[in-house]
Amino acid sequence: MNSAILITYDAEDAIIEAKGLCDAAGYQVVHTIKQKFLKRPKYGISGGVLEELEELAGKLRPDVIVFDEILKPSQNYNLASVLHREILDREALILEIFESRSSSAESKLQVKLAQLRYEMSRAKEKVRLSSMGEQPGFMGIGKFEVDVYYNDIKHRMKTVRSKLEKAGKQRELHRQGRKRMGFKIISLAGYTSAGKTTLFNKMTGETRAQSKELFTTLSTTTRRVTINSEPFLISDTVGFISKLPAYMIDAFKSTLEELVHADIIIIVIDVNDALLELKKKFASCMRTLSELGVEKDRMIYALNKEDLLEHGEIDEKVNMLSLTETKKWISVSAKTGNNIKDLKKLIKDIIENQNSYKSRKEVFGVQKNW
Ligand SMILES: Nc1nc2c(ncn2[C@@H]2O[C@H](COP(=O)(O)OP(=O)(O)O)[C@@H](O)[C@H]2O)c(=O)[nH]1
Ligand SMILES: [Mg+2]
Repeated sequence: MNSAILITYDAEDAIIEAKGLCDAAGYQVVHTIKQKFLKRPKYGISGGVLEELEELAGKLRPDVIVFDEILKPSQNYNLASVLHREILDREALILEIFESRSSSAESKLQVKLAQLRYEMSRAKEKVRLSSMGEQPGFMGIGKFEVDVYYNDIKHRMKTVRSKLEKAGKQRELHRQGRKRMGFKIISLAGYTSAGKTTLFNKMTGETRAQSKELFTTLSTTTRRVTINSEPFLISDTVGFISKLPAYMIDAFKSTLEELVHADIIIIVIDVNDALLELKKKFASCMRTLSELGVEKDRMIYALNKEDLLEHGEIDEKVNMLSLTETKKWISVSAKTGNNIKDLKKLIKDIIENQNSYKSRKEVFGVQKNW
């Protein structure tokens, strides 16, 4: 696993999420620098912090430095010149996660398109700087080369777009292939750090991979699990990310394709989140799933990290999310394993319900034809 020094905001939510993103991209965070401001003109950070960082980088020799904000190319260049390390800003990091997790042809193209958009927005700054004569030969390239570079990106975007139009048609075939394997599919969805991977490991009896240790879900995001002696496939998906830039939304959604053909989707909710945060994340999650065409009758809700709260608090939050009536929620602790059995029972009940609903529909269909 590669290592990273993380520079992020000095706020608990930001730190947890940034670490979760590093983890999902396959970087082990060896040191975290917390800052109130990350938008200073030259380096993002102050000169003093840069000195501290330079020393740390020399000592810890991380593979990359993750900067949990958006960096301009000039800032990225300035940082890399001092630190002699690859600098990944927040968007580059997210794109790495999507790239490693995109499996279908369509998803790979969507991610490619987002990467080109990222490059494009940076090429624009380079063009602007060199045409203003402000930084001629900026980062070793002159205006002519920048123009060539810019046009090349434009051309590549066009190619990817036209490939995407064709790939959309293949998706249907892919989906049918999955169904034919005969397994019921369970998918885990939810925000980064909600505990999806921990729950995935708990349910499949895997104890090795957890966020603080080596990250293994990158290669093994789907495993077999037996519930009530019936085999299922369960898969861990890319987590929702707060403040996801608009141009990445299609790429993100395309990595969630598994959810479209899953029989059961477990929405993993961090019940320890503050009320407002909880509500906001839940709404955004439900909106995206509905846009993907995931119906509510396939969803169940796992309120995770119940070990951190009192029962009264959990009930209050369940109420606030209007889940009480659904009878499809359960509070669990992926960490202690509490209520995992009941979660499996809930899955079994829903599947049985789906089966009987399907057979009713079939009978009805036969009658109609007859
Ligand atoms: N207290 C507590 N912590 C948990 C629980 N489940 C996960 N965590 C912690 O939450 C963090 C994020 O978990 P992870 O499974 O990587 O989240 P993911 O991003 O959704 O895959 C890790 O530090 C876990 O140890 C739980 O039930 N209780
Ligand atoms: Mg995870």
